[in-house]
Amino acid sequence: MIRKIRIGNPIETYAVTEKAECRPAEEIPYFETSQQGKKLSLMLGQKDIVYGLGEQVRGINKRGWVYVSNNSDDPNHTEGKNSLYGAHNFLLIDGAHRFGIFLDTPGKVCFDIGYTEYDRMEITFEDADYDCYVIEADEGTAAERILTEIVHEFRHLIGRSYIPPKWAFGFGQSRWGYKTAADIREVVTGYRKNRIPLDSVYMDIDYMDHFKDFTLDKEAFPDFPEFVKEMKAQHIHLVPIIDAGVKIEKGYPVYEEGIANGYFCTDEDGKPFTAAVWPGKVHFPDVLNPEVRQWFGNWYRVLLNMGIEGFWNDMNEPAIFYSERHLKEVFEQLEDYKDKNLDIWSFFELKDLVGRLDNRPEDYASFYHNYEGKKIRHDKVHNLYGYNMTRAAGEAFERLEPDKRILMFSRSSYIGMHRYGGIWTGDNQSWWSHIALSMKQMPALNMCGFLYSGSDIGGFGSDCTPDLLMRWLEFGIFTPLMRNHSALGTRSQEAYRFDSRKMADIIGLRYMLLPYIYSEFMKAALSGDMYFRPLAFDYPQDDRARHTEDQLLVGESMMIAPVCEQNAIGRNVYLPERMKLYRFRSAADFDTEVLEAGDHFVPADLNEVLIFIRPGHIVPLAAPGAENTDEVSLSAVAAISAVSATQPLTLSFVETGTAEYRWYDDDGYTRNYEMQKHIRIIREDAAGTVTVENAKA
Ligand code: MIG
Repeated sequence: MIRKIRIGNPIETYAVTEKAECRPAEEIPYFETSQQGKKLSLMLGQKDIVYGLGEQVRGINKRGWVYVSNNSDDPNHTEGKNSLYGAHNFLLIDGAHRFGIFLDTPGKVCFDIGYTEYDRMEITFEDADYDCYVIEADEGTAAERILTEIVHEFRHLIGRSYIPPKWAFGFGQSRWGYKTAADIREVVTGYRKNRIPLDSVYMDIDYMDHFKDFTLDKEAFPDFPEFVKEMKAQHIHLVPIIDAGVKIEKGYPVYEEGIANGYFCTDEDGKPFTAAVWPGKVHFPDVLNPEVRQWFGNWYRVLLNMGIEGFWNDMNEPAIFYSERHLKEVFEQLEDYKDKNLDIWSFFELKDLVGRLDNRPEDYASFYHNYEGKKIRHDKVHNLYGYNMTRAAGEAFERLEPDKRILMFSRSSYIGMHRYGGIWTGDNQSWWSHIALSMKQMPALNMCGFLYSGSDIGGFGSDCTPDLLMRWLEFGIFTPLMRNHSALGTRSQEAYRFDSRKMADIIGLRYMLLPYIYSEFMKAALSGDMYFRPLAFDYPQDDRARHTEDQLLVGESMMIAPVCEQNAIGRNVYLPERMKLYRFRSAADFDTEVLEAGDHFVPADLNEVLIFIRPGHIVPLAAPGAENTDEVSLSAVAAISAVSATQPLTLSFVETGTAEYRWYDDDGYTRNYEMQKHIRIIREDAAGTVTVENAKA
């Protein structure tokens, strides 16, 4: 059941698609409201858990910190931060009452979840103009279904999650610093020579001509369409980046068209607002305006026409290095310091003056959108910018490529964007704590509709080590978006640079798991379920499970417990029920063990992946050896018809009777998955006999 309460006069965000189902309510249930709705507060019980907020710092349980929805380009994802790149205002409260709450507003929202007072949650809005949706499971819903049911209803409210092409479930290699076709060839050769599976190589800003969107550096890529073909022949998809800022340059058509049509955000005087990002001075397309969205989206065609099938949208908070106006002010103020005898305070002032040029709130409050006929100041709709840039692309792909799925994920986002693309979690670091952070972000993102997501594997900033990459991959093989990415100037971290045989085995496991990963992803997308779930969702009566933050359920059949600590020889794992552990080194080298419910220290060498199968469950596997997703589809079918005695066809835990798995598959390319879908029922009995049957339509 969903109740909608409107406070004030909110700005439309289009986060919600199912308006009809909402019943208006007089006031917000459970919360105490004050200051005309500016403040909502709720007392929390000792063991209550607050889930949600999507891409944020800290735990799965958000209690004990203050989070602010204010999309920020901040490359230091430490515990002390309050905002990352997304605004995902959905909370799920698991207490005396179990309910979800979605606060639909593009402005700043502050979630004090036990920061000021541990037992109190306080939500404060910058402007008391928002739609509040309170979501509850129907009465009579079984306890172990309640949280899932609430998420279901919420996801129904906000519309179906984005579905990428199947090749985007393969492994991708990225790095800021691949400049030329030769650089990319070298990476592909590195992978292919070492027989490490790979499906895509990402192109960062260096492929462009002077960081101009939809252009190519002609010297670095003399015949780009030919190069795209060459890569495709090796089953590699190239995925270029697109930035939000459009370079100011006479004769550059994106700039010229934007100016001619008034498509850029403006300053107070109505002149295009000028900021600086990678290309130097830029204007920002006013993607909140549908006409601008259509125009900007159509520009993706330039690359689509060259054979490109996927993109990532960056810098769309939008990030600002400096604004033209503020920089001028700073230079003027610097004059004052010239002849001064700088005491310590004026020294700090001076440092701040030049050190704090980027992403300033004052700059965000100094430009305007033309939104539904009204002039709206940017800071009031700040959290909608990345969403609408990605929406521009998504809407364009539907027009330009109606039959084909196009890969799209974005850095900045708002709920609603989940219909047009996934996200990656931005500039993390090569830190052990960031494997854990990424694990905690995934279920929170899934709740909010962002299913196709992942973090930079190996870490973006700082130097990666071989063991960090290995352990990170051991979690990354489960994330729908599985991409190794790193920053310019950091240590190279392509998998083949380290122990390539072991890397190939771990990444190879991802490809063996693909039938399951894709099946569970698609089921989650089509039904509004979560692909990654905290244990609490399935074991709500088990307090230990409810408070487990370092293990996750992946789809219906498995639990994972990745090692996130350096030099660990294994880890403690809590089993809410009896499960079967597969300890994987490679397809030909693994062992299994049945573990009872309770606590275990589970040894795990550096190259060992732990997969726990729940009782009565099956995970279909592809045959080992695939080096790209095209090969997986073939081998999966082959594996079904030729059960090999030495290789497992499934991971399973069947002690009595017969277990059943509904294996969803489709062609992975067309948008019309309904027409293409192929459902097979896999059955396995205690003796290990496996049968596969096509499900009736
Ligand atoms: O200011 O394009 O998060 O993935 O490599 C940095 C360069 C801009 C930030 C992205 C990162 C990307 C980088 N970009």
